[in-house]
Amino acid sequence: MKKILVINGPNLNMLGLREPAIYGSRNYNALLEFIRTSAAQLGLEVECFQSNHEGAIVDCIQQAYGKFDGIVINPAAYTHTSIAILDALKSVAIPTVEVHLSRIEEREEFRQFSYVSLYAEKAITGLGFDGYREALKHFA
Ligand code: CA2
Repeated sequence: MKKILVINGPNLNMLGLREPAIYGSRNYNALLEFIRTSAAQLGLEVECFQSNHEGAIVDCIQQAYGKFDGIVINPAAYTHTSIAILDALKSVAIPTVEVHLSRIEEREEFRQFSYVSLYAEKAITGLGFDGYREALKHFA
C-alpha cells in the first residue's frame, strides 16, 4: 500500500472559524476526517501533519525521506514565501502535489506566486476539501 504524507501549513488548524466564504465552514478536524476517509477509499495509507512553524514543516519533509511514496502539501501562507520548504521538497525528491482550498491565482497578487509549484508535479486549487481527494487520487 502506498504511503502518503499530507502536510498542512499555518492557520489551517483555524479552518471554519473565520472567512467561510473563502475557506468553507468546516473545521480542521473535519478536513482530517475527509482526508482519512478519502485515503481509505483509494487504498492509500495516509499520515497527516499540521504546523504553524516553517522549520517544523521542513523537519517533517526531511523525516519523510525514504518513508513515503508521495506528499500532498498545502503550505498555506508559506506557499508564497518559503524557499526553505521548496528546498526541503527538492532534497527528499518525493513526488509532491500542492493543494489550495481557494483559487490562489484569482486572489491578491501576493498569493498568485507559489514557490512550491516550482517543484510540485501538480497544483490543485479552488476545490476546497475535494482538492485533497484529487491530490490523493494522483497517487492512487
Ligand atoms: O487556499 C489555500 O488553501 C491557502 O493555502 C490558505 C492559506 C492562505 O494563506 C493561502 O494564500 C491560500 C490560509 C490558511 C488558513 O487561513 C485561515 C484564515 C482565516 C480563518 C481560518 C483560516
